[in-house]
Amino acid sequence: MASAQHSEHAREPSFYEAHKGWKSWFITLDHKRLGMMYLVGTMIFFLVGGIAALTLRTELLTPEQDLVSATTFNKLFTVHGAVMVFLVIIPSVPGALGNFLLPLMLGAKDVAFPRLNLLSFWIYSLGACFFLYTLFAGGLDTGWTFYTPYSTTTGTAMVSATAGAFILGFSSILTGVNFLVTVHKMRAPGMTWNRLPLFVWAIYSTAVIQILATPVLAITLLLLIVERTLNIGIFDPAMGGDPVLYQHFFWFYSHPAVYIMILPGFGIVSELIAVHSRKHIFGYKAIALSSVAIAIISFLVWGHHMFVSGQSELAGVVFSFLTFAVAVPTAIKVFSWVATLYKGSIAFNAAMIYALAFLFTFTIGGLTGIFLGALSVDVHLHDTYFVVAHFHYVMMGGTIIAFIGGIHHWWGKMTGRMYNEAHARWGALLVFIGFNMTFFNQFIIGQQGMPRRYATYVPQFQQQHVMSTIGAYILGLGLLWTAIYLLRSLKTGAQAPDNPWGGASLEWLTQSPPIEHNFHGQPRADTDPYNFPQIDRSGGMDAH
Ligand code: HEM
Ligand SMILES: [Cu+2]
Repeated sequence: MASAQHSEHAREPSFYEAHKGWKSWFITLDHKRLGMMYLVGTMIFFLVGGIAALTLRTELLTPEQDLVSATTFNKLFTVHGAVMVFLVIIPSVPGALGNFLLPLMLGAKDVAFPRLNLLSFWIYSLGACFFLYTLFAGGLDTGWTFYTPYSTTTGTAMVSATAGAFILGFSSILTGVNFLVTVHKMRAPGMTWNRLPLFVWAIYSTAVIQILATPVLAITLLLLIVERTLNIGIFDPAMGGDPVLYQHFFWFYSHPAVYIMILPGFGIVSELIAVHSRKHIFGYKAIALSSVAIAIISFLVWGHHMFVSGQSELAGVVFSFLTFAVAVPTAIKVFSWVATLYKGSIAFNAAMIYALAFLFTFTIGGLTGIFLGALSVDVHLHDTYFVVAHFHYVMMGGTIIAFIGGIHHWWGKMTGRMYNEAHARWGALLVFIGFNMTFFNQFIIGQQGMPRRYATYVPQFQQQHVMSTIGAYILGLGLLWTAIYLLRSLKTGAQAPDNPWGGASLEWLTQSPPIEHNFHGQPRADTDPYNFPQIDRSGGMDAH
């Protein structure tokens, strides 16, 4: 029984209680504390990016330009996009849940390189300071992609923003290195590769991309800074450079990066669906290996962002075809999740509702990606709201929804408190309705020709824009509500049991919140992490 472990030992101080004072956080080597710090950091920036988004949506209530100037609008969508991508979605799941859970799931005391882990966090914070400086220096108006030649000539705070993204890249690379080595070297006895929780497989595949792709972005941004500050023509045609080269470099990183953003979300959903339907995950190997396959194929499809940039027709055809190939491992995952649900005893609690919402929204995001990957269709849809809708369905409807679901699933483990389940269900409903109202409308007007990145538009699009803005307010309200009941639970929530959902992976073996060194003694992985029927029969799991 899980509790047997603790009946032998009196309840020990948690990792929160083990040390006190701000210094114990500042220089902590504890992966769990670093995970909580990433959680707070990324959520603060989620709020910053969210405020920018709601301002944009408010401007778009009317066809005319009334709330902000066109330049301010450009700066707002740049802040929003850059903050959401570089400060929220890339670091959120690996930084917060990855740090907190990876060693626990592996049955390890910590990550392989705890000092490097601390360094990653402080590099993240330094990069964030550069972004904040950019805001106070008047902002940037290039869009989060920093495309040349405009980025070479704009008078806005280009160097600090790109330097910020450059620095953040190192945080991402070091986290990737750390997690990769941790998975190879720190697994508990009995934890074969076939017994890794799927969240670990997802974080592992993500780490591979982080290590291989991020250096390309770093070099590209460095070249951009060199071009601007030293006037050496690299990308700017006026100085003899090639702007299409910039796009190749940028998307060689940024397409794999969208899998840095979504793979960890896949990992979360695999855990939620299996645990809350109490069924052995369907197609374990297929889900695990499709993450690796996605990581590999993601390096071969970057040209689908450049169908209309003047690359050769042959390149367009080849990239279009390769893009379809990503759909195969992705569909394997969706199929396996649905097959897991089939005949499961599904608990409709908040964590599971988020997982089901993910299945719905991510599938729409993924399928519309196939439309955009089709060469001829993309010529029409490129740079319209269809694209905005597509990537929000993937990033917000996929990763962020999975992340919020994961936070609910592991909240008790992380904080030692349970939230109010009824409040959480209402929150999930608001988020789901608000999200779909905001972004589904954008598919419609996008397909009718509404271009992205404009503060004004022709009146025929107003109805959908108004619905989209109202949806965004509902979504914002849902997120605010969620933040409130979660924070309140820290004071008033019931004490979390060690294993509230009857999970079978190792993180549930330790107390909630865990002790400083995670486990009493060395846990063993004697079965695979989805062996629920056995647990249910014996009324608990064996601690050793
Ligand atoms: C809270 C809900 C959100 C709302 C209401 C929202 C709204 C918007 C709006 C209005 C734009 C500008 C579209 C345009 O005029 O071209 C935009 C762009 C963008 N959003 Fe969001 N967004 C939300 C969440 C997110 C999240 C969670 C992410 C990623 C993690 C994200 C990533 C982006 C990116 C990358 C852009 C493109 C920026 C650019 O064009 O340079 N958004 N969003
Ligand atoms: Cu792409």
